[in-house]
Amino acid sequence: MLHLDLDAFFAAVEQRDKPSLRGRPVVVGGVGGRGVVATASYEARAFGARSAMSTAEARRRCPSGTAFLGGRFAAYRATSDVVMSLLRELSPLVEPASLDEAYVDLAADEGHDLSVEGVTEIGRRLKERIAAATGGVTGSVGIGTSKLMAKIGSDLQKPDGLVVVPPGRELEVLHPLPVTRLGGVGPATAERLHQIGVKTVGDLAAKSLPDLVALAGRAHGAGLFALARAEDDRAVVPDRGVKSVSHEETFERDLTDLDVLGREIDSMAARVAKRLQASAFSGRTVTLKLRRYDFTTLTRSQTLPHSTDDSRTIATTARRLLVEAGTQGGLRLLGVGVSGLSVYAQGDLFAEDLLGEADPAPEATAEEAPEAVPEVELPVERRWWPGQDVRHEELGAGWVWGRGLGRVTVRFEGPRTAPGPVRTLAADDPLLTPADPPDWSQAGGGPLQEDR
Ligand code: TTP
Ligand code: MG
Repeated sequence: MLHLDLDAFFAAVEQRDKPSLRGRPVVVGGVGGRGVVATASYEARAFGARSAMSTAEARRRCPSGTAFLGGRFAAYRATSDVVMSLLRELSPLVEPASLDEAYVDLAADEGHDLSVEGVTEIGRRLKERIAAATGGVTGSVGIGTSKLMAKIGSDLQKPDGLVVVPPGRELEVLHPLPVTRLGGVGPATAERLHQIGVKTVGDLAAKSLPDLVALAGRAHGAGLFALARAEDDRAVVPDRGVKSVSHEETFERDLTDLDVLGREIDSMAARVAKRLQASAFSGRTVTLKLRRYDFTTLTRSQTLPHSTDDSRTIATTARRLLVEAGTQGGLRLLGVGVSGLSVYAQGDLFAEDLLGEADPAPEATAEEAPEAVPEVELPVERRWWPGQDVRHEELGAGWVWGRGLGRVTVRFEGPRTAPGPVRTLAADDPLLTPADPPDWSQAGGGPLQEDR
């Protein structure tokens, strides 16, 4: 089993596409007042910036010169697709776990030498091919006898690591690690384990099955007991094939009361959100299904501007659809679903950057903490955000460095150029437009584009 996890993924894509940021601290996430860090480059981690920290806190920790950028999902997805297709050349059994992470069952392909030397070579070549095909994004690889050991291995030498856990050596590797490294040990379980003196996986392995069942419940306790012994026979499940997640209820009697139906929607939305989160999916289309007293069945859908896995967003949308559809005569069935799924749940994190609270302070740049100072009202599509890809008809392609007081600062460079110059333009410059992510794929290969 092989597990791959790309290093500082969003930040690595930013550094590839923005040569002036290579080797520098970069933080990707919500750049507005309530933004949260999605990831930080290893240079920024040295100052203490971390995923899920508030961006405000990351700004306090990082030195000036740190770039704070909103997310460019199209660029991350395109890079992820290239990596996943390299993995599919290794084996038909590839299970993406998120945009930057996947399991590969090497044994499912006849051609591989599965000796320790053989798989080490597979890992080494894979890492080379990924870096070449992505224009320099690196990944960490773990290889072992199970998903558990492969995942543990990929984390042991991050970044740019390669760890092969030879068969029979699993417990040697596993037991010194903190219990929190086992999937499924969240903060609550970890806290309870600490209270009974369990800090490492080795400590966990010393506990009896009944102890763990008493602590974590039957299924979870048995799961922990097995994992502590490196017992893991989970299979790689290729393409989960999930198109939508939904939940419906049939009522014992027809319901007409909007309050009662609203509460039903809330609870179904919560279940749907939980399943989305558990599978690292989010979706853009919320659907409400209803069956009336006379068995006519209809569905109503609304597509949101951003993917969501948030129960409140799903519930609010579904409640609105219910009001529009009406409850005349009574309803005997109600269903809430989310479709249009993508792998990583992220909507809210970056929504505020695109649709804006207030724009940041005058001359706020990718480097400086913005304060909320309203500026010239621009239509939504002209509200520039740090990191955004743009094109200027005369100056070429670049990305937004800063904005404020009716101006926007753009750095004109791309993945295949040297670090480029910065120019400040009017925010409503008619020659400046949002652009698609730049093409990195011929880096080092074909001729340089004139404007890149
Ligand atoms: P991770 O693999 O957890 O993190 P990473 O790739 O940035 O860093 P590393 O693996 O080297 O430790 O997540 C992959 C991407 O998913 C990450 O680049 C950004 C995104 N992400 C979020 O948006 N929010 C989060 O809380 C986390 C953990 C990740
Ligand atoms: Mg990663």
